[in-house]
Amino acid sequence: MIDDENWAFFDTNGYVLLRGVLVGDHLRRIQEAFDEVWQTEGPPCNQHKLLKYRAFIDLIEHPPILEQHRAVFGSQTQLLQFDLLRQGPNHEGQARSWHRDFAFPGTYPLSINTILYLDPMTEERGPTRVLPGSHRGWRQPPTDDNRHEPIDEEVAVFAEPGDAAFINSAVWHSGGINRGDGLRRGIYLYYGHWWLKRYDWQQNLPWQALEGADDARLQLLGLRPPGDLHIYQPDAVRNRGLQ
Ligand SMILES: O=C(O)CCC(=O)C(=O)O
Repeated sequence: MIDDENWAFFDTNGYVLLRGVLVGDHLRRIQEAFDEVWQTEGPPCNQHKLLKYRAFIDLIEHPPILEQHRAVFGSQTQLLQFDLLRQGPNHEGQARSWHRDFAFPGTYPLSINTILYLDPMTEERGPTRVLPGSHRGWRQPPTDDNRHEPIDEEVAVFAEPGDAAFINSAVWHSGGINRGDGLRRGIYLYYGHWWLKRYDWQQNLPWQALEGADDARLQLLGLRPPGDLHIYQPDAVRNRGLQ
């Protein structure tokens, strides 16, 4: 779980790495499920494919992931996007591609991505890189000229399989390129306020995710309003920015 020290780090830097979010058999099952679904469904592999499979339906409510988002968004938490990314060995491409997932900087996060790593993120494997503090409105955001260049302030997130980075969507960050001889696999669980539109909101979600779903899961999937859309008392533990 994220403790106070980690939350302070997240507030200051716009990201935090949490160790051991998946461990042991659970981690192995998810690694296997990743490979099976990738093989069966092919890329792009987003919520419209993943939410057909029990292992991935359960993952969106895995407490060490969901509880962090509930702490920020409360009962308003919605899953906005869910996808798999995979690079094979010796991948070609740019080593940096700086971007924000959501272009509204500020002190209070509107959405937060979770990158759950399934492979060791060494320098060779192309770790995620962030510009700490840039979620508040960074003094000099990357331009089209340096969008693919290293930046002095950048920090690499070196993760082990089963670790997860929680990234404020307003922080400038970049994926990396796998120059190693193993796989680079990540699962991306992106959550935010219920009143944001989720990606591909026009398309129905797979019926398997709705079967037997309780109110909490329907809310999480954006299918049941948790209350009034505009006038509500935020119930997140960490809603200081809204006080
Ligand atoms: O794969 C990564 O390291 C980062 C991916 C990314 O930039 C994103 O999910 O927005």
